[in-house]
Amino acid sequence: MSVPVERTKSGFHQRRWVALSGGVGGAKLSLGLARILGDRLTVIVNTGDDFEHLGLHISPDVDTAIYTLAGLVNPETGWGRRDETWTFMSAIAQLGGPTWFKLGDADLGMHVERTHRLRAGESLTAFCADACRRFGIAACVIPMSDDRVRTVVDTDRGTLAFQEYFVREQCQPTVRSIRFHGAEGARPSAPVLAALADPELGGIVVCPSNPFLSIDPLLAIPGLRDAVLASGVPVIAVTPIIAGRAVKGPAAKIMRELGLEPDAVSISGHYRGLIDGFVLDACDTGQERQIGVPTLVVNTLMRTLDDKIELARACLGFCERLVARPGRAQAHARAKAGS
Ligand code: GDP
Ligand code: FO1
Repeated sequence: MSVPVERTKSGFHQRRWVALSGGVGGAKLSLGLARILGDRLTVIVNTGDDFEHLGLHISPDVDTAIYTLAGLVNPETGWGRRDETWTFMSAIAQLGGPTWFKLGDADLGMHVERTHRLRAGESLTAFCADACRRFGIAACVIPMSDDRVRTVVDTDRGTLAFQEYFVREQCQPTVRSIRFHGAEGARPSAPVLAALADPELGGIVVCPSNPFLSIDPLLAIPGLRDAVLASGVPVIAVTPIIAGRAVKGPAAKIMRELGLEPDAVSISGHYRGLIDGFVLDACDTGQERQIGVPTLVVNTLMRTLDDKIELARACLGFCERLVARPGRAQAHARAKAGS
């Protein structure tokens, strides 16, 4: 079931737009953006969560984006497919295999076909483009890189591969630091660079994804970060923290563990030098005074499709009212050097 694009045209439709996204939280806003923009949207997705499991290449955030935009996602979990069956998992359990990472029967098709095509030499980017076409997705969903980047989490229980930390250990260990193996040497793919250098680009929206686990891996790829900074269009970020809490997942817990106050001010500070505007939730009215860039205060909690479209429209309008700060690349370098 593909999701139809909004019919009414506005100024947004004259330009192209990029969203930077992780999994569940990012996909919610991406869906709103896709409903407004259709094929004028490119979603660049984190692949630091990717891993090899049961001989398969699993790419969770990319799949979450694709299933969400295709209208196929499991609405309860936000990942995996709706109306899923679990015969494969039962068979694995019966044989004493690992069951901590749940692969549904229909979802399995994605992993098997992707693994097979990657082994035959196809790129992850090409596979995603083909999957999007087959699922009837007008927007472009592209992985941040075709090179291998793996998020690892240093915790009080040792260094864990990302999915060991997130799914197997349920984010319980205390986080000391987060690293992105391979990011320094990874290159953004040609479609990523083309989307960010598009002369028709209107703006870049950093989705309300987990900044530490989902957005930092993208920005850790030097060529990608530089392309965002050099884009010359407004960059905005949407808060994943509302009233001191994450809507879902470990963002607030990780912030406390890293010595940060879990609030919108800290999130905006994390993106200092990168963003030209910040979207915070109406629950956090008052905090805008402590945020060093122009702010938009709106409802950011996306329960329904209408919420997603409304927030997306607000983000695009906000971006259109902003100008990219000149010298952003230099300011960002200075902020990082000083932090
Ligand atoms: P993951 O990779 O599946 O963990 O997903 P993301 O990193 O893309 O998103 C996780 C973040 O999304 C969490 O920190 C949530 O607080 C945030 N989030 C989820 N739903 C919403 C929402 O409706 N509104 C806002 N503002 N943030 C959300
Ligand atoms: N998340 C879970 O909490 N438990 C699972 O068993 C699980 C399986 C799974 C299978 C395929 C897939 O694409 C995603 C899956 N996720 C699961 C989601 C997941 O890995 C995380 O939410 C992300 O990596 C964080 O973005």
